[in-house]
Amino acid sequence: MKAWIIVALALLLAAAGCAPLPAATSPAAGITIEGAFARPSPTEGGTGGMFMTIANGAGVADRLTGGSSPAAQTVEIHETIDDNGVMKMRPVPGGFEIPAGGKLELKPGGKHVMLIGLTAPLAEGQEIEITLNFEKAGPITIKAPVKMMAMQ
Ligand SMILES: [Cu+2]
Repeated sequence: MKAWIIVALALLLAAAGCAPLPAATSPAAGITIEGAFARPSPTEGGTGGMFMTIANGAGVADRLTGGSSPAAQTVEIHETIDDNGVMKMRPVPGGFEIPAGGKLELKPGGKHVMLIGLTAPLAEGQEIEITLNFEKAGPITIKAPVKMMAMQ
């Protein structure tokens, strides 16, 4: 009897690990956030990068302007630039546009969400919560796993 319960639990855990992440949607404005994840970061007080694809199903352009998270003191919208062969990142205070019917891709080496002043180290397998602010859709809160790479 006990063995059966353990097997059932193991199956449940395995299923949870493989299940696709539910997309967070704001139906009114048509913003959908897919494949969000944060990279592991070992240092409390340090920084961490977050990546995702944001789709805008609405008929008007929207804009990702910033965010907040219990996992960090500050959340900034960043872009990566090539400064004479040196890759640097810098905050984009106005954020990024998501065209009507289009997508904004935040990915390693490109545009990203920056967590600054981590309240705890980000370890692989954890999940963090973040609220992203959109000019038209308003705030959307999602949960994102901590892992090295996006799930293909
Ligand atoms: Cu950054």
